[in-house]
Amino acid sequence: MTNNQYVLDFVEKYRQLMQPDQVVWIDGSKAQIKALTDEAASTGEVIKLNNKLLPGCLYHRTAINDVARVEGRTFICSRQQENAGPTNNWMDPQEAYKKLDAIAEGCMKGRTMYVIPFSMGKVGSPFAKYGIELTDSIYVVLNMNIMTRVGEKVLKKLGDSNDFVRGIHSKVKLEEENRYICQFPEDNTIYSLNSGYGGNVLLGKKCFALRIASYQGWKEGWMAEHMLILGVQKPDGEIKYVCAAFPSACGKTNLAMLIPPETYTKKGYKVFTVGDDIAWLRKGKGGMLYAVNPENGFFGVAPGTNVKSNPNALASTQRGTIFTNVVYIPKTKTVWWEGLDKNPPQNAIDWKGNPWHGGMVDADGKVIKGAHPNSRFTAPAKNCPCISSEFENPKGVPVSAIIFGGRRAKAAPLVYESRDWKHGVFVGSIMASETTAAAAGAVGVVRHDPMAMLPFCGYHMGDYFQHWLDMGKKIKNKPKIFNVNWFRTDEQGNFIWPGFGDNMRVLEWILDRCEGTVDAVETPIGYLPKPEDINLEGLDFSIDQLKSILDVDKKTWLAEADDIEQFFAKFGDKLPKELSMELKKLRKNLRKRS
Ligand code: GTP
Ligand code: SPV
Ligand code: MN
Repeated sequence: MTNNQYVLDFVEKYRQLMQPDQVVWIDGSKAQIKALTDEAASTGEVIKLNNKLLPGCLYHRTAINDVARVEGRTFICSRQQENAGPTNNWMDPQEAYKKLDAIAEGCMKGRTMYVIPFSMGKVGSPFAKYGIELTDSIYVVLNMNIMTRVGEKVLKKLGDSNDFVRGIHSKVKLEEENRYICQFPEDNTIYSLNSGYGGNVLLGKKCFALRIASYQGWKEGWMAEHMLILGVQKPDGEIKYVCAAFPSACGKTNLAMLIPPETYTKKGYKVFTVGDDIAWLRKGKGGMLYAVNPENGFFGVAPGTNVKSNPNALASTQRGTIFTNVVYIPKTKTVWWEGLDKNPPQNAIDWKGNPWHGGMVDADGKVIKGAHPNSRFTAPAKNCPCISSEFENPKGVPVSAIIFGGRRAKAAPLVYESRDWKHGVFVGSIMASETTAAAAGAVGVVRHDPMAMLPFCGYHMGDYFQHWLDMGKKIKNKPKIFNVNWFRTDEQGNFIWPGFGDNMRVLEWILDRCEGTVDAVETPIGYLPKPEDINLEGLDFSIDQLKSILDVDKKTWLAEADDIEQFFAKFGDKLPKELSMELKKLRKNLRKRS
């Protein structure tokens, strides 16, 4: 399929190491994908779902010990340990290659090695970057075929260039103790062994489009961020674009596909999705920041997705979609997950492959969930009813606002605005959020997750903060920077803010602030809305409830400041002084007014 000697040498090197029975190049044709689907169905790797109800959809279960990203086994293998920084695991690249090669030796005996040429971004567009992933998993091939642009057209565009990311993946034996997700930013290389799950193995996604790309962006003057991109069309027809960075399983897909409440749709408001997980940002026309979504599909959280919370996501999954670790219903050959509806199936199979029915409890009377909390759907972007007409615009879309946000039961108010870019970078750098099932480990523990990039930054986080500050200097018409929190809870632990579609009410305030058409209140942490400026029309939500989630508690925030100081201390000399100045200012503001 190619005469590119770099590509051929790469494939040959790993063929010799991993010793597959055969090598198959993925050309991107429908016939080849169909043949591979049939093969995976014949071995039980996937189950073909009801072709009437869910045409072209597949069901897959991963190994029980392999259901999420593994941050503890993810490494940045830069030559200097210093360049991985205090927030990443580091391994010396030579040592890492040696260790990984030893695990990989002969690992594809009796298997096929698939060679997937893929593009992040529209093939041939100025933003696009190319990769070659080697894998022994048909599931990976089928997912990559949805999430990225794959096949011959990529090799054609690549020509004889050496500018591509090398991705090596093998399931090996799915051993947890030998699981490694290693990024080599200086070599444009990713090496992933002993996993078969999502972000660990779809190497175009977190490994390339965030970890490797963030490093490339640092070197080349652009940014790779864990952000959704959406467009809000106003009644006059104008569309404003917004990017939002929330940690894993904290609401990006949901906000990206938001359907505004009736009071807005009646006036003519519409939301369009450009991306739901990753944004590549560059300086563009008119001194503005432009955003592109490098992906071609959505790898979305299934639980909680339903006709009310996210009808656009649900519609996106009705054809050509792969469901992973949800409930399988053999009788109808359909799927189910917690929060889909109130009618859990009675004769079904859970994500572990065991017989399961709604209401099932364990020996202690605890409800057994049928779908894994991090079960996912892989859906083509073109399925999305609200996909933006600019989805494939090679120049990207101009960004008016950047929103940071986390999952915080207390502390962070519903929304606030930073005073300027520098303060906005500070606001992103102090993000903290409760951990979720998207990564292995404890759930619900508050941790610092700057810009939602803690698990995804491919270089020193101190340099990353500096890069944000430097980008601000280059962009004349900078987006305004905000922070949101949909997750404040009451004494009973219930979410106070209705969220989902009603987040449009907060988006409206944000866009009005960008246009300078609404006032704000200055507080120690930044600008907050006047409660009466958040539109509550058509919502059963009192102004007092709103006030309770717009509250900035000084004692809580002073404690927060102490915590930030400790976190910042990790970065030593690499912490930009602008950020320590902002922390000082925050403390001064909090003390001044108390
Ligand atoms: P990744 O794909 O892991 O990066 O996650 P994401 O940020 O796209 O998260 P997603 O939109 O899939 O949401 C994750 C969970 O948060 C789901 O269970 C949603 O139901 C829930 N969620 C999303 N938006 C809201 C909201 O506005 N309010 C509340 N209470 N929950 C929300
Ligand atoms: C996330 O964890 O942020 C995801 C899912 O988007 S994964 O691709 O598995 O990283
Ligand atoms: Mn994500």
